[in-house]
Amino acid sequence: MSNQSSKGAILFSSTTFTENEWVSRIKALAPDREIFTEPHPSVEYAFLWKHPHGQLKDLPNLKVLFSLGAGVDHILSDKDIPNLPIVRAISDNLTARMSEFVIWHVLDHHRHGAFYRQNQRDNHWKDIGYQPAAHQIKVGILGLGELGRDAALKLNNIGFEVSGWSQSQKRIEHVTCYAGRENLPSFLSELDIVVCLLPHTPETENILDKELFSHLKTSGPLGAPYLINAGRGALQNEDDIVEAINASILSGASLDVFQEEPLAADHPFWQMPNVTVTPHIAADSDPDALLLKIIEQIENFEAGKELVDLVDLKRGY
Ligand code: NDP
Ligand code: OXD
Repeated sequence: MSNQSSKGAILFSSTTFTENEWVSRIKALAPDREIFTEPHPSVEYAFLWKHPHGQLKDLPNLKVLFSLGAGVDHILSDKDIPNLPIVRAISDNLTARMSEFVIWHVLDHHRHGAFYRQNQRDNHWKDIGYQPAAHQIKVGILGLGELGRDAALKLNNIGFEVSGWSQSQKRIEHVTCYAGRENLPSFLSELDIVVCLLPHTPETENILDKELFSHLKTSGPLGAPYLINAGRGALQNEDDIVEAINASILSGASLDVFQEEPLAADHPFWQMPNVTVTPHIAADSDPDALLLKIIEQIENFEAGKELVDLVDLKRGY
C-alpha cells in the first residue's frame, strides 16, 4: 500500500467508500506520497469519509483533515478528532451535480411526475387539468451556501420564483433572501416547493419537522407544498414527514438523505407513491475532481500558502 517518499504521507479512511478505487486514484494523482489505509505515525494528511471514530487521536504528524464530501458532520461527530484545520469539498463538479438533482426534482413536482407515472402504471390516459407555468411556482431553498446559491440561480433561470434562507443575510440577484430563525416562518409561508440544502449542526438537527411544516401554506398552484431534502437525514423528522404527507400538509417529497442510511427495507417511505427515495446520490461527483483539488491544496500548503475551503469550527460547517 505504500511507496517511499519524503513528501507528507496520506491516510485514506472511509467505512463506506471503496478503498481500492479511491487509493488507486490518490496514487495516480500523488505518486510521490505514501498512502496508508490504517493510522500510521508518519501520516500528515487524512482524507476522510465516515472514518472509524477515534482513529485520528494519536497521530503525531497529522496536520490537516480533508473531508471527501461537502458536509463535515461525519468528522465533527468524532469526539476524538485532533484540533487541526478541516478542509471540506467544494468543487464546481459537485455543485453542478447537486443543482442537477434539485432541478430534476423541482421539475418533477412542478410537472406532476408522480401523477403521470401512476397513470401510466394504470394504463390511464388523463391529464392533471391546469398546468401552472414555472413563474407561478415559488421555490424556497433552506441554505444559500455553495450549493443553495447555485441551485437558486439555475432555478431562477428556468423561470421559477426563487427565495432562500440562510444564517447571515445574502444578496443574490433575482432571489429573495431571508436570514435567521425569526424570518423562517415568513419565508416558508409563500412556498410551493421547499428545498433543503442545509448542513447538519446542532442548530439544524430535526429542523424539517411538524413545527416547520405548520408554517407552510395549505394550498397553492400545486396543491400543498412539496419537500426536497438533499442536505442530511439528521435534518428531517421522518415520522413527521410521513404524517404531513398522509395529512396532505405536504403533497409529496424527494428525499436523498435519511436518518439511517441505507434506509431500512421496511421504512414507509419506500411504499409511498408521492415520495421519491434516492440513495444519497444527489451530488454524486467525480472523485478525481475532488482529489485533484485536495492534492493541489496540499502542494500549496507545503509551499507555505493558506488553506482554503476551511470549516468554521464554531459554526460547525
Ligand atoms: P455551505 O456551508 O456552503 O452552506 C450552508 C448554508 O446553510 C449557508 O448558507 C448557511 O448560512 C446555511 N446555514 C447553516 N446553518 C444555518 C442555520 N442554523 N440557519 C440558517 N441557515 C443556516 O454548505 P454547502 O452548500 O456546500 O453544502 C450544504 C450541505 O449539503 C452539506 O453540509 C451536506 O450536508 C449537504 N450535501 C449533500 C450531498 C448529497 O449528495 N446529498 C452532497 C453535498 C452536500 P450562511 O451562508 O449564513 O453561513
Ligand atoms: C457530501 C455528501 O457532503 O456527499 O458531499 O453528502
